[in-house]
Amino acid sequence: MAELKYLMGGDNTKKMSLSPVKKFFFLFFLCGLPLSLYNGWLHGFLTGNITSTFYNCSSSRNVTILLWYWPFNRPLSLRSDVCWDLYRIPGCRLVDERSLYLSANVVVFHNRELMIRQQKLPLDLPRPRGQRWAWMSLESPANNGNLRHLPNVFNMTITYRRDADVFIPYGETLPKEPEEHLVEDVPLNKSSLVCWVVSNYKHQHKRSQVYKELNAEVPVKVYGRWNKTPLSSDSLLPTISRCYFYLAFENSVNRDYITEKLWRNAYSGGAVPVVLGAPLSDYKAVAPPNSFIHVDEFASVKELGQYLQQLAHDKKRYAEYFTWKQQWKVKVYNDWRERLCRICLKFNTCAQHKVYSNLEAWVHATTSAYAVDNFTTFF
Ligand SMILES: *[C@@H]1O[C@H](CO)[C@@H](O)[C@H](O)[C@H]1NC(C)=O
Ligand SMILES: *[C@@H]1O[C@H](CO)[C@@H](O)[C@H](O)[C@H]1NC(C)=O
Ligand SMILES: *[C@@H]1O[C@H](CO)[C@@H](O)[C@H](O)[C@H]1NC(C)=O
Ligand SMILES: *[C@@H]1O[C@H](CO)[C@@H](O)[C@H](O)[C@H]1NC(C)=O
Ligand SMILES: CC(=O)N[C@H]1CO[C@H](CO)[C@@H](O)[C@@H]1O
Repeated sequence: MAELKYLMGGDNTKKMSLSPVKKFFFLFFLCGLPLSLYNGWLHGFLTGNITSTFYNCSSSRNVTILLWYWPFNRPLSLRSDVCWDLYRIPGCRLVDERSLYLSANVVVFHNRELMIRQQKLPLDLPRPRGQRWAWMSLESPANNGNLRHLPNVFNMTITYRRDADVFIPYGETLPKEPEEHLVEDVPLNKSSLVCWVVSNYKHQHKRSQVYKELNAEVPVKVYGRWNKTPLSSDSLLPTISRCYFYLAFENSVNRDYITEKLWRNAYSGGAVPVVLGAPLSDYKAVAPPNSFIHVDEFASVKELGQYLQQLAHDKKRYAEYFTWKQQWKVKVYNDWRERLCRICLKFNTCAQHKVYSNLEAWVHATTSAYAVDNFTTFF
């Protein structure tokens, strides 16, 4: 009961240092809560006469998603009904004009531009009742900067974590349609046992340690800027396809942080991915069985190396790592518009009031229990 703890001054309250003004509103809010639920007068007092649709649970209404600025300053066309035209998501109006703020159900802020102070939150604007502010990021916790200055701002999270309000994975597998059930050849024209493509090599990364140990056991062919053999985007997949195994090693070891290294490089390249990063259970939850080899499945890196060597010599067993492709196809997400349109699939006009009272803790949470207790849900 996170809300009870919050209302009764549990752990979470102590962490919040409220200014006297905020305290006033907080108490005011508490006292006014039952009444405001009933007729919305508090809201009217706080934000002026903005019509509320919060308690109208109709699903036929269009949902308006306002992107406050484009991730990485790269705008894309939002002409006509983009969510329907490109992704067949109905009733989803995706806009980027700030003048539409008052009509937005969700306002989305991409973390990076906030982090580098290129953009600011419009904290001075009153929020229409029911409007939700969403925090969006595809980075691992270490690359999200300091989020401590963002308590009690966001109502939604949009990220690669499965427990986010809107889950935006780097990729996923989808069942094939019956007409797609073509048996694919197992790629067998291989010239290297294990390949690794690395540009950002850091001694302290766990993956660097595993690479060194593995390379002591079996030859690992290294490409990328680190090794002064950069691969053009056109030659990446053909290069990977000539390897039995591809090290899909993430730079951050965090739950659910599974990037295009698995979804695109390994699965489209046609090498069996050896993965390191999120726990084995996270991979099992999202990737097809027998489609990858997790470093943690072995008592030692030496044993992993021996296993890879045996597997490469056993055509039948190696081929079994590709049977999933008979039933599954891979979808890689790389268009921000698709991620944003997917908010509408999760948006419920009568959903609960929700505030991330400690976004920093949520982002760094290592277990779900930790995460759930560290934000507050009212009602
Ligand atoms: C609820 O939604 C319907 C459309 O589905 C609309 O006609 C009606 O005016 C809405 N009611 C309120 C109070 O906003
Ligand atoms: C919903 O949006 C579509 C596309 O923008 C528009 O054609 C339609 O009239 C809208 N419907 C409502 C009820 O606003
Ligand atoms: C196998 O790979 C080599 C390069 O390693 C390439 O030259 C050759 O054409 C490939 N053969 C087939 C059948 O794809
Ligand atoms: C969103 O968060 C803000 C700031 O904490 C809060 O005032 C507002 O009521 C929340 N809205 C919803 C719909 O949860
Ligand atoms: C229940 C729980 O995990 N609470 C955590 C909330 O976050 C703080 C750090 O900000 C932790 O110390 C608590 O353990």
